[in-house]
Amino acid sequence: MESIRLGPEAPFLQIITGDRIRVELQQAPRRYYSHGWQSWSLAAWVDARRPLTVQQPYFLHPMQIDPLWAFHPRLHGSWLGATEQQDGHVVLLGSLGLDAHVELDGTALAGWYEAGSGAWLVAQGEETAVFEAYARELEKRLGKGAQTLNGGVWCSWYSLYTDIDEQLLNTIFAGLGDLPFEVLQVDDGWQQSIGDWEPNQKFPSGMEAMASRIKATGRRAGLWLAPLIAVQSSQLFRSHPEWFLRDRGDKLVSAGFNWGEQLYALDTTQPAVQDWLAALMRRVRDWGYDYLKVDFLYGGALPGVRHEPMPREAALRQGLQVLRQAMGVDAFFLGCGAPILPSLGICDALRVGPDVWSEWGSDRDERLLHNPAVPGGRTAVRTTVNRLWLKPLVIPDPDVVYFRSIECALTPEQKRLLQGLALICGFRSTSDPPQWLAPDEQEQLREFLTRTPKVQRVAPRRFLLDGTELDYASPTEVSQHSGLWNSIESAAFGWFANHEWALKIDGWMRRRAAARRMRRLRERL
Ligand code: 9PG
Repeated sequence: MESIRLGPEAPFLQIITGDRIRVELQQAPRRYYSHGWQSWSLAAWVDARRPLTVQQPYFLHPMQIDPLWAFHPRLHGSWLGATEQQDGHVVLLGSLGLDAHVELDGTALAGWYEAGSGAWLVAQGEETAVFEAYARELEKRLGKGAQTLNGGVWCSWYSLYTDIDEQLLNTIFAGLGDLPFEVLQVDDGWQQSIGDWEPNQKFPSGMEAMASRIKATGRRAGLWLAPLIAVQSSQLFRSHPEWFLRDRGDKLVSAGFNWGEQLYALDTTQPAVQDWLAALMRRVRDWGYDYLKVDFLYGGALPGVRHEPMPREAALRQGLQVLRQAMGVDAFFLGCGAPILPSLGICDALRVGPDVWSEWGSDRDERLLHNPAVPGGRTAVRTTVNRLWLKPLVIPDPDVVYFRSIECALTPEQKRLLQGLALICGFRSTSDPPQWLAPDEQEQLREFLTRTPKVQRVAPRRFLLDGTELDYASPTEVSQHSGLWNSIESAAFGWFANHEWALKIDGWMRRRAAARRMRRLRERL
């Protein structure tokens, strides 16, 4: 165990190697920076005096946070942690290798590697400066993304969800006219099943024809895939159950629950799995897609017994390298649902927050389930702003922004915060079909896609965009609810939410509401 005692707030920077490290602080900190494992996990500054309540439902843990450390009793995070001291200066402890964790233990930051040992950065100083120093050291060891993106991305998810079909997409793409979108990306809904990456009956002309039509407009064709997981009912799972990750008791490891089904994760250390993954990437490239949104990547790093024993994030990184090599260096690789550090140097862009939604936030999810990973404008903004320090290493994807006022409950100010954040990130994307936009909203979209504003960071969470202020101080806060009544309500609601049937009912209700909404919206296309 390496131990170091920090002096008064003079700037300090040191790299230390060890399996465990302890950084003794001068006094008790005010706030702690808790950094979640993957894209959708919370990253935020929280009150250093109390641990965060464990988010619910529990059986979604594999899909939303690092399931291995979900019930850790102290404030903690993946790879790094930081404290804000009483006078405002920040102390950061961050691993420079994978499979590492940091916690706040009284008046010390403690770090450990899950397996073996590695390097750590200890930095003290002003917040932006210490995070910049960490990013610089990470780049030396993990590298950074190579591809750039000039225009915007149109993504089908946040308007049509899985209700896409060939004809609908053709209508929308035709309506985009000369809007400067560089990429038209087909999201979830084209495939036969999660695991069976062939077009379903809603795409009778096939995926190659779809890519050709996109490319004929002078744009890049984008496609969504989740290659490291599969649903129980897929052909892939039924024909190759031996390819999937199991625990020491030979039980299949849960990769969460979505699409109304149990998810399982591929063991990416098996040669046959690697061959299958490489062939899949080559197939979608052959179809004509060179912008790939590769989702649910956490599946490659879940705890389990692997064919080739190695730390779980090392296994994921190896899997990501297989994907990258097969898709080629010229493809744009957007990682999503991805553990952050293992993706650096391989992905060009990375989703750095949970999904947005056409609403700002949900009381039920925030206050009763303590779940900061659920879709919402506010949850997406919070974690994305708190991960802007990753920008030198990878293009941060803050998720799509909204211009539409139909079927959207976001206020003009909330839309402005989302749009501003996209410009700060340098990743501009929307799902609004132009047919749903009023003339002034279409103009706002065009301006958003063509603008290259001057961005000034005047405080860690406050920016000037061409002189206009964007203040993210309030949306990035975490309310740690307390009180007896809230605990009772939360316990009762949590009890329901932790049953698979509750999620099935919730899913069924959501799908019904979505179907009704789709009927209304289709009339506008
Ligand atoms: C398609 C979607 C979109 C979206 C992705 C991802 O924590 N969760 O339960 C959870 C489920 C799905 C999800 C995000 C979080 O959405 O982020 O952009 O591509 O898949 O199914």
